[in-house]
Amino acid sequence: SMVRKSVLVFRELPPDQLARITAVHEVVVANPRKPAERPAFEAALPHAHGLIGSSHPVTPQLLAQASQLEVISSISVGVDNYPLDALRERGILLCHTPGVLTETTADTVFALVMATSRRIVELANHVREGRWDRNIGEDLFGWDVHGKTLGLLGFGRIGQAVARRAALGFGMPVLYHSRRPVDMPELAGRAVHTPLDRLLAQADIVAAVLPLTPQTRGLMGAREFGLMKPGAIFVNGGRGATVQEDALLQALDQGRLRAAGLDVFATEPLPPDSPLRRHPRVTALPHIGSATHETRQAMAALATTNLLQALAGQRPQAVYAGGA
Ligand code: 8YV
Repeated sequence: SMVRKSVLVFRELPPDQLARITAVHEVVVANPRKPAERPAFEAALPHAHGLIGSSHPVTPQLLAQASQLEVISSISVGVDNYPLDALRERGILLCHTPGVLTETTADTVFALVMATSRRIVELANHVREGRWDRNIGEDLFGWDVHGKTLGLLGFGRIGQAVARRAALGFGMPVLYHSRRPVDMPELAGRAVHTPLDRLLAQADIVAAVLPLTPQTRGLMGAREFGLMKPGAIFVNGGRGATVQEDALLQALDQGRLRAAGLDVFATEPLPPDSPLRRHPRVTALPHIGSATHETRQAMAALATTNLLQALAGQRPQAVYAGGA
């Protein structure tokens, strides 16, 4: 049905995608993370049939104000900022953007594997600061990536894409931790479902690409970092809260971990005084996993399609949960 409904856009959309929505529905654009736009966001909530956006905690309290809500279309694959139980109770559809960001996010994770192993940021700054005045010595050497053992925490779409890069591109044996073994013919014999403790003890580089769930929250703590090989490298491209950051900092400061490459954090943006911002062996990125022009356009397009389908009473292309 093409009934004109009310849509609240809570994260900026590319103009071409916004136009697809305004052509059919009443639209309010208000990003609650911007204080100046919060009143408009609050005012629009009670009338909204559809929400589309990302990066904002949609709490049960916020949901209670949205009494007409039919669908939330998230411009993200992760959905830990949505109250899944409350949505299910209300029969509100939650859609997300899997698939379109898999390769881009896997590229980001592998970029952090390379950047930490070969000290890319540190040594680029070395040149920038004019400190390259002779052939570099052993103190500036990095460590090989090819042939090293990669331990993957999480083996969904993104984890499997990282494994393809590691095993097929860099000759790395892959161990993976996930609830169930995954059948990946293209990696036959090169990616092994491995108990967590053994993975941590054997991997030279551990890369976390886990969603944030009650089961994964705080998964990497002091015990787990303590099981890792001395001199190992830790990378996180999934969700920050799967890591106990104080335990990570301790593992770094005790010299157990050689380096950490982090694209996600328990609190985002990282607090200005967070030790993770300036730690000499931490490469910290501002959650850019899917942040390329091409992928963010694809995510916005899929999220817009999901929204329009749901409001027209059709089954959206990418439902995470809920609905009939
Ligand atoms: C989103 C992400 O941009 O898709 C996800 O789950 O982490 C990123 O692609 C992020 O969620 C927006 O806050």
